[in-house]
Amino acid sequence: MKVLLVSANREQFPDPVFPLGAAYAAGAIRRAGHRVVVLDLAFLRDPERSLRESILREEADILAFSLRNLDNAAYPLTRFYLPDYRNLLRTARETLLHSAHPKAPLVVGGSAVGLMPVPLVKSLEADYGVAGESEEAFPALLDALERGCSPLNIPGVVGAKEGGGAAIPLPFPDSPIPPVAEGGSWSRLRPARDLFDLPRYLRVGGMANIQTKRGCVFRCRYCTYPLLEGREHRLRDPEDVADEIEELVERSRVRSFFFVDSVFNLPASHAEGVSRALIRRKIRIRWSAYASPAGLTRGLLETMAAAGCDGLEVGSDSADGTTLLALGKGFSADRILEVAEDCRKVGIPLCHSLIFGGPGETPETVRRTCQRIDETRPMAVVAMAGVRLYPGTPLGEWALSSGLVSSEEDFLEPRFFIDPAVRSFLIPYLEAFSAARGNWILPGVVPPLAPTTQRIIRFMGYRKPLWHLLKYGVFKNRVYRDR
Ligand code: B12
Ligand code: SF4
Repeated sequence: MKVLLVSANREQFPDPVFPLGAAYAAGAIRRAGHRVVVLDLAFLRDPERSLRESILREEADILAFSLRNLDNAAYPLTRFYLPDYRNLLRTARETLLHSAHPKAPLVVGGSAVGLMPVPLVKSLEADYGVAGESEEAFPALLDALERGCSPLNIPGVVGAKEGGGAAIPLPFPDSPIPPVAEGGSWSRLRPARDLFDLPRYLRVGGMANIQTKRGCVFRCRYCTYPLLEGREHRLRDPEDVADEIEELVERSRVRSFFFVDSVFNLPASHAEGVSRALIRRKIRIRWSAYASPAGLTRGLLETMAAAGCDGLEVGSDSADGTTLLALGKGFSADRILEVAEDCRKVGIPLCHSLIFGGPGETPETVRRTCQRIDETRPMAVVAMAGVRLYPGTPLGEWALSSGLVSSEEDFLEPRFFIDPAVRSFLIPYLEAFSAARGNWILPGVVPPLAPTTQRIIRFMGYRKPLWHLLKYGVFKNRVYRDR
C-alpha cells in the first residue's frame, strides 16, 4: 500500500524537535513492504495547501498523521494544537473527495493519541487511531485494511465510526521485562530518519534525538510517561545504541544529541552501559538527557561526563519533603541537594524541572522549594505553575472521581490543577522570584524567546539546549525550556 505520512508538529519551542516518533512509524511500515511518502509540516508556510497538493499528487491509499503534542502543558499561557489538527483532517477529508482514492482512511498516531485515544479519534473524526507504539500495530493495521478486514481487534487500534474503540488498547506487547540486552522487537529497529530533513532539524534545533529504552517504573501522580511507554523498562543493547550514534556521526555529522528516554539514568546499569559503550568507542559527541535524582550517583555522573554528557534536565519537581511525597516521587529533598553538589563536582550543568501547585502545596512549601533549589546554584530552572491533568494518571483519576473533571473527553482541552491554598499566591510569587534571578524559566507565565533570536543563536552554530545560555548575563530571563 502507499501511505502518505504527515508529521503535524509545528511547535518551534524550545526548539523544533526532529519527529522521531513519526520516523519510527515510517520505518515500521516501510519494513513491512509499504511505500511511504512523508509530509513534514514543521517548517511549511502554508501547511493546509501543502497537504492538499500532496494528497492530489501522491494518490496514497492511506493518510496517516503523526500527532506529537496536544498542547504545551503550560499554564496560563497555554497553546492548544487540537484545533489545528482538526482543520488538517477536515482539509484531508475534503481534498480526498477530488482525488484518486476518495475513501482512503485517515489514521492518527503519536503521543497525543496515546494520551486519550478514543476521545481524540472521535474529536478529529479520524477513521482509526493507534494508541502507543507503531512497530507492531501500524503494519498490522495496514495489513488488515489491505485484506478488507476490520483492524479493531489489533491491540492499540481504536476506531471512531465502529463504536468508538472496540479493541482494548494494549500498547506494550513486549512487557513484562525482557532480558537486559534485548528490550523487545522494537529495540534493534532504526527510525527512518532518511525520509525527513534531518540536516534542517540539526541546523535549527541544534541536536539529533535518540532513544535508548522505553518505559518508566515510577508512578509519579501526575505523569503520563508510564502510560505512553509502559511501566516496565524495555532496554536497548548499549552497543546497538552506540552503533546508531556512530551511524549518525558518520553519515550526518551529528555531534550533539538528546536522549529522549523518560529517565536516562534508570536503570543505572543501563545508563552506565550506554556511557561505557560510547567511551570505549571514543565517539566524540556531547549529549543531554532527562534524569531523576533517584540513583544518580557520583560514580554514574562521572562515567556519563566521560561519555560526553554536558547537561542534565533533572526532574526534581519540588524541594519540599511533603510535596515530593504528595507527588509520589521516589526520592527526598536531601537527595536533590546531593545530586546538585555531585553535578557541580563532576562539571555537568544542571537544569532543575519543577512543578508547583500540586495537591497539598502551600505558600510555605513553594517558598521552601524556591529557596532550596536556588541554593543549589543551578544553571537553569524550569518551573511549571499548575499540573496538567491527564486521564489514567493517579491525579487525573482523582480529578474524575471527585468531579473536578466530568468525563475523559474533558481532558482534551488542557485542564490544570492548582491547589486552592496557592491559587492566588503562586504565579505572582514565582514571577517575582524568577525575575530577580534570571535563570528561572516559567514557560506558562513568561512569553518565550522571540523566534528570530532563537534562529540567530542556532544559525551561529550553538548546539546545546538553550537553557545553557542562562549562564550569560545577556540571556538572563529570556531563554525558554520545558518538559
Ligand atoms: C524527550 C521529550 C521532549 C524533549 C525533546 C528533545 C528532542 N530533541 O527530541 C523536549 C524537552 C525538547 C520536549 C519539549 C516539548 N515537549 Co516533550 N516530550 C519528550 C518525551 C519524554 C519523549 C518524546 C520522544 O521523542 N519519544 C520517543 C518517540 C519514538 O516516541 P513517540 O513520539 O511517542 O512515537 C511513538 C508512538 O507515539 C507512535 N507514533 C508516533 N507517530 C505515529 C504516527 C502513526 C500514524 C502511528 C500509527 C504511530 C505513531 O510510534 C512511535 C514508536 O514506534 C515525551 C514523553 C514520552 N515519554 O513520550 C514528551 C512529550 C511528547 N512532550 C510533551 C510536550 C507538551 C512538550 C512541549 C510542548 C513542552 C513545552 N511546553 O515546551 C515541548 C514541545 C517541543 C516541540 N518542538 O514539539 C507532551 C505532549 C503531550 C501534550 N500534553 O501535548 C509529552 C507526551 C509529555 C507529556 N506531558 O505527557 N519534549
Ligand atoms: S515523572 Fe519521571 S520518574 Fe516520575 S513517572 Fe514520570 S517519567 Fe517516571
